[in-house]
Amino acid sequence: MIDAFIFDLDGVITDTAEYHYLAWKELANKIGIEIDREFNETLKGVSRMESLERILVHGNKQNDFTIEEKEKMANDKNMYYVSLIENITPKDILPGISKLLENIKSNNIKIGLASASKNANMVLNNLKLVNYFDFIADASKCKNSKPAPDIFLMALKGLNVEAKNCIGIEDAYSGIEAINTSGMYSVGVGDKKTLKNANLVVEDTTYLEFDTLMDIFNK
Ligand code: G16
Ligand code: MG
Repeated sequence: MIDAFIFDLDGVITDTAEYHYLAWKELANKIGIEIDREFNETLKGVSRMESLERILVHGNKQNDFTIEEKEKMANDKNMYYVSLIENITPKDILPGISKLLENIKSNNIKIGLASASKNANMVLNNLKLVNYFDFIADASKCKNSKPAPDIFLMALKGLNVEAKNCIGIEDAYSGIEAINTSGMYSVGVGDKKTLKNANLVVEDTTYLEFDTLMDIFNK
């Protein structure tokens, strides 16, 4: 029996992971740091300030800025990111996701969101998906970033469900770690080699079929 599906947002429901990357790349370039897509994998699911710290370490500039300067940089990145996501519409929902949400709902199973993003509500609003969610965990109240399980535990609590009866869906290694530690069944979307810690990996969101997931989970 399954009580709930808990979703990551960026990279699972919509491809905002790409916009985070573009916004960080722009910011990093300004301070003379190069980042590529491979490095970007290590930023997925990681909070804004911690992502900035990782970029500075990557460019060996971790001691070059004051806290105020870092806050300004994180803010600039966010302004650029928000300008990129302002125009997203339901067309930007990744393939298969609307149907999956519809099927979960019609089977009276709960749906939660466990995103590290403080912009999650805005993104869901623009995608017109807010009404599907029984609980949206508040990233601003979450102390420890993924791979810590905190945001998933918050979602489990908010939904009032037991971890062992739930499926968590993620696109990041750190997110799968968080799901595993929370005690849920983990489904990774993306590269099998990157997401080797997941209980199940599918190549992309088109493979997130309700019946298939239920069969595998119930085995
Ligand atoms: C997302 C992204 C991360 C981003 C984080 C914080 O997490 O994957 O790259 O740094 O949110 O986002 P914001 O700056 O909007 O608060 P998730 O958990 O949805 O993948
Ligand atoms: Mg993600």
